[in-house]
Amino acid sequence: MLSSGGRGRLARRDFLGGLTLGAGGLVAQAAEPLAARMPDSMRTLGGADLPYGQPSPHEQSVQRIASNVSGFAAWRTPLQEQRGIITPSGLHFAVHHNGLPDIAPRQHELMVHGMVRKPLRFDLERLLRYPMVSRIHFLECAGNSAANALSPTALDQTLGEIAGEVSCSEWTGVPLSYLLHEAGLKEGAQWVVAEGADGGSHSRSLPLTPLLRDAMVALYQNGERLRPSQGYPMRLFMPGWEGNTQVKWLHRLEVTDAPAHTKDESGLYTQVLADGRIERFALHMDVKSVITHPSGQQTLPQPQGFFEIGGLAWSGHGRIARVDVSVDGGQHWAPAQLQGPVHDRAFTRFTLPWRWNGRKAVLMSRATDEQGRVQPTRSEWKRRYALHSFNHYNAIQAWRVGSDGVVENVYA
Ligand SMILES: Nc1nc2c(c(=O)[nH]1)N[C@H]1C(S)=C(S)[C@@H](COP(=O)(O)O)O[C@H]1N2
Ligand SMILES: [Mo]
Repeated sequence: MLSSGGRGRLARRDFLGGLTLGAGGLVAQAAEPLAARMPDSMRTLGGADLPYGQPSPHEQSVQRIASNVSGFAAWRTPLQEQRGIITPSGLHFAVHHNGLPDIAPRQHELMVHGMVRKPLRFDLERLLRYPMVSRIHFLECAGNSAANALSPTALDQTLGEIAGEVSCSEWTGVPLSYLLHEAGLKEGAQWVVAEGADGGSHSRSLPLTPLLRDAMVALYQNGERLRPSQGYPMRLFMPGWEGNTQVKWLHRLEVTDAPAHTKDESGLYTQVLADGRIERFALHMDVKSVITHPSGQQTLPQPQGFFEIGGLAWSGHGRIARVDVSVDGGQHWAPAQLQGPVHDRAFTRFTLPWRWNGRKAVLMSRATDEQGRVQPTRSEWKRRYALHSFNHYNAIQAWRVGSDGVVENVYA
């Protein structure tokens, strides 16, 4: 796992060769009879189950984190509570600019019109007859990690509070190309304006060519129909693009020759660069990673010794190629192991065994995607954007581990 030589490598003593963990409890040697150790659950019959399964009542504390930012609701995923790459549907983050509409599927229609030869209307029943594709992809709000971008001092928060506006699901739906080709694109068609059926008529203009290649009208999420939070009964899904373009409760697709410059794309979701220029239609989410364990507000159990550092990496431009981890604030780096299969534009797990020596440490992860894009440091990111910019923040996240084992968000 550790490459030898080269500058900036982690010292070998920080890591473990063989995994002799010694973390389990010893089996009691006492002469106690085995029957005395039989748990109560083995002595009676169990209770009834539920028609729709729920998490264990002992996991009640694992909840989405609610906040209300400038009038709209955001629900963040507690990323530090999960393993694997799929976000449980009930914990998928959500951003509702106009509240959560209650849509009866029988009343809902999707309209395809504008620069097409044959305008079409689809009700749900008709859409469900089309062939579908299933793909595992992350979804991230452009404003994820905004506090780390804006706050002059690092806020002492959990990972979910800091960066929980990202989740990863298996999405199933009808490729958008099927519907657009059936409608028949007219010459000069270059954009699609997608509109949702919520109160503020959320809408975004999106370039046609990439949509034809990759977008779907998503109907299922992790095998079941979309949750209301995610746009039931249907949403636009385009892998790798900022969350705001994934129009929920989708009811209208208008094919045009130019972008509409809707309020949603000219207002909140534009980028102001350091020199004052505006970056329009910055659609892709960039390469990013976070260490999920250990992470903010957790405490490493004593004694010092073996721990697994683990986290999530993703990129809107393709697959994750590598993740490097530092335990000394970025002076030395070691390559982490990627857990396969590594999907395109999806969460990828990385892990690295670590021997904590009980002293202060600063943990960081730095992801690189298959196009060679690398996560910037916080100061590199800040130099690129205007002082008040906060969208598309993908800088390296740092966690300080104190000698007491307490983990805290820091800028490094
Ligand atoms: N119709 C509609 N679509 C919407 C929104 C909205 O408020 N209304 N919010 C957008 C934003 S800002 C984000 S980040 C994503 C979030 O998707 P999710 O709630 O399924 O996680 O949905 C986008 N699609
Ligand atoms: Mo968003």
